[in-house]
Amino acid sequence: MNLSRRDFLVSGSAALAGAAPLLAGMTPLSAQTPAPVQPEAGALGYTPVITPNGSTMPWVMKDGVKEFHIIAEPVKREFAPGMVVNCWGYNGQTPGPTIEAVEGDHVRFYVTNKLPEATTIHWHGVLLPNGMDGVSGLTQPHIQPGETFVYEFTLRQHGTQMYHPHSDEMVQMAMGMVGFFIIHPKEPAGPKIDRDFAIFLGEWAIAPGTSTPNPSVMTDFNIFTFNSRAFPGTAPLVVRQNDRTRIRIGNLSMDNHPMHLHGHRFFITGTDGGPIPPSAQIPHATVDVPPGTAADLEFIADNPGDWAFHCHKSHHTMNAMNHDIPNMIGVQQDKVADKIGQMFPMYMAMGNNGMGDMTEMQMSGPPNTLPMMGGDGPYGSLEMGGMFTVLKVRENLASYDDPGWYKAPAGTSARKVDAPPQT
Ligand SMILES: [Cu+2]
Repeated sequence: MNLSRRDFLVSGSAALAGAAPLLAGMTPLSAQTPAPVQPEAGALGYTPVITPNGSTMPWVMKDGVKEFHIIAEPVKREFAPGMVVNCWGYNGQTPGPTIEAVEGDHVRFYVTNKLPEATTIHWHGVLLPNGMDGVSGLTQPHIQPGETFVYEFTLRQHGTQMYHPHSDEMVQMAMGMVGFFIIHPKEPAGPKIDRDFAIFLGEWAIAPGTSTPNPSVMTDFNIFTFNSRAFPGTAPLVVRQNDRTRIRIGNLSMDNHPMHLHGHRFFITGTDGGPIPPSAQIPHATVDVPPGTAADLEFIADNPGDWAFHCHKSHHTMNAMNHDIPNMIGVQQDKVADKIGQMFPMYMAMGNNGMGDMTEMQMSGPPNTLPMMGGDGPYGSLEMGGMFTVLKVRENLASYDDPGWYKAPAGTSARKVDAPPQT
């Protein structure tokens, strides 16, 4: 039996008997997921960026230079409870910790390579001297395993930039080697931002029942992530009503992702090329973020509730699944499933009425494989996974801890009625 990586629905643990016991001896990393770092804004002169399910890179000041230490290394990442992935990243994380600095800062990065192959770091969108650009073979020699290189430059811009390898790019980025490089303005223009989030989009090819991404896959991905977490593993974005909120999106995946926010409209205030003048900002409910770009979404969170924020490609709000299954919508298939089931134990086809009912079934997939649609909400299953999280806007918040699910005021929710009125 040829187990393609999307054979989730036709595969069971029996069919995967040859696969290694992937979770044996593996430490779940939820306990190791770093807590968000939130230094005092007053001391920094800017609102610190929150990297949901991630962290901010620490630095030390040395003779007026902001100094960072970066280790490129293999990391284990829990994408959601039940799935741990062998990734590569920085400082034990994927995405790497968010670098924050201020326009005018002189920065220095010591980069140590603990990968099994050579690497470099390219500072995407950063205006710097050519020799600091991190393109192996073009602007510097490769950083061989065990070696440390130093990069040093002065920041002369502000905006949402990124960092990633420019050495065996296909493999290293597909394994999770990406990170934000956020440069705050020296003289902030415009109203103060209250909540500033940074979310890296990611897509992965991880065959059901396995735990290592396949970097050679070019188009056919099966796991989609925010900051290398898949819903229901993604942290909610918690804001107070009327907080001026920014969501910075970074995309170094192979696809574009149309990012959609419910209940609000937002403006794109910047790209990886820097800020957009107010006169050129256009309102959106969805913005497409192409590969190799960043986008800053900004809005006033004036509408209380639990609002979906997700990629609008519906296959990207699902976890590992089989896209090669026959379309059975509208087909009576009571007998068919029995027949095929005799040939393929644990066979399931798309339901007669769609796939929504599949979330109700306790589908037992191969080990280390997330359910296709896995998140539960206050009214049942959300029938989504992948690139999905919830913006939680609340009127009264003592803290930005998760306030739980929204309770809509009486009479303001869709409700069941006995019958439509006669017309
Ligand atoms: Cu997408």
